Amino acid sequence: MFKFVLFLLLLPALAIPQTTPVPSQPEMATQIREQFLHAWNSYRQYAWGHDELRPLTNQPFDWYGSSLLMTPVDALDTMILVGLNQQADEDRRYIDTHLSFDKDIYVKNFEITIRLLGALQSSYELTGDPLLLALADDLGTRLLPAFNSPTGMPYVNVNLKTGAVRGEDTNPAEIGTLLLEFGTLSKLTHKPIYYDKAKRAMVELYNRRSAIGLFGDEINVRTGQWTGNTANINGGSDSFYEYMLKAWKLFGDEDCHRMWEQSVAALNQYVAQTVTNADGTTSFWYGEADRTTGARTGTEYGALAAFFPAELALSGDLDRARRLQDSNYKMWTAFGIEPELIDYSTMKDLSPGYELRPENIESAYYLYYFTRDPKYRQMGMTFYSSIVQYCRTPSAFAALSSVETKAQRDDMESFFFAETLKYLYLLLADPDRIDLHKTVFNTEAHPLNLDARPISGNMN
Ligand code: DMJ
Repeated sequence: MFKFVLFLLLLPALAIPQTTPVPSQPEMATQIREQFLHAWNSYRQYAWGHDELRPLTNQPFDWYGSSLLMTPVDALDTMILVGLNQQADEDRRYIDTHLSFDKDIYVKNFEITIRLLGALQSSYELTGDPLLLALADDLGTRLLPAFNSPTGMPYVNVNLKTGAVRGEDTNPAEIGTLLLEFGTLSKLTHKPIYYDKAKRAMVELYNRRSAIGLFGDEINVRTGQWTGNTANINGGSDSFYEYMLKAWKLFGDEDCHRMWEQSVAALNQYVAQTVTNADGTTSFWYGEADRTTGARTGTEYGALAAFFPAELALSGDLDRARRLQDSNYKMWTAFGIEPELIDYSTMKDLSPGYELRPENIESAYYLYYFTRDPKYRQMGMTFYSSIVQYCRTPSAFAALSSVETKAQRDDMESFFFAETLKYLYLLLADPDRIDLHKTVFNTEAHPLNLDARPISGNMN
């Protein structure tokens, strides 16, 4: 009897959804800096000079056999923004003296642009270190041959030493996610060729939209023909949309403004979908539609698509941004941590890994920035707690091979330092660290200034 009364007394408390309290901003700043150092110090100890640290075996890993300092370059502006000045100085000097792009290797133009070119420029703008800009200019020159296709849309791979190219089958993201970095390089070096090449690639892609304004998901840059007809905002398409919007914001380019407006209108008409849940409530998602007819072809959504509330918020569409972020949160909490891909009509996971991705956190940060609604910091606390609970290893943080079993995998991509920890810090510790009216983040979370001048000249 006593047990039953106790159960009844506890019922109201049990009915309240369990949420982790959000500590103060200074407390979160300390915690997130500690998490950063936990991973960085192990990278420094076991993999210094290499692209990445394997977080379970503590082995170094290089993407192309020869290091391009992916982690040190990608991580540098996060260290600066969170106030790890000693580590940032050491890292910057190492990059200045050890990073060389004079290597006979084929690299992915997209990845090297968003991670390295973007990071060298943002770190240059934050520090004024001219060697970082010289490295960016050298890298930009070596990447330019990628654009020498019959259509002007870039090949997938380019050899950094010889300029040889390969890979003609690609996707919208790899073509249309270059203008922020190449455009900033033009502003910083006064060489218009970078802007012109990347802008032409974006426009060539845009010009291949269907009569109803949709894009496919695979395309050949030699023929200019679509090889995949699925319109969506998932990986492979995602950041093309992001860069039309942000190139308008960063450069005031009205062509990009028009392209964004027309593209997002088509997405909202054909790709967006409101579904009714089992409990009668509704959820808002972006799925898949046929490029030419607009007919719905799928209901897949994933960790990469979770960037879209950030873009909607930045564009001023807070209504759709809020509704989609609620779905983002549902996707994360349904599994305790976010799977790579789900079918939102069944809420089953289609690809169960968690790659330490930032996009859900990024969107919560933008929504908090523009609305100051505390629910987005609460979401951030949920994200932070589950990453620490499931991904932290004795030496760093590991991706998960399954959000169902929470089994860890021996991978820690450089975007964990560049994006995941940075957006956690901005959301939970210092939301006003960056003025989003004067700064645009590239898709790898590297902040680029609207006026493209160094904001600090304190160099030695
Ligand atoms: C990053 O390299 C970038 O955010 C890119 O736009 C998508 N994939 C990863 C993070 O998930």
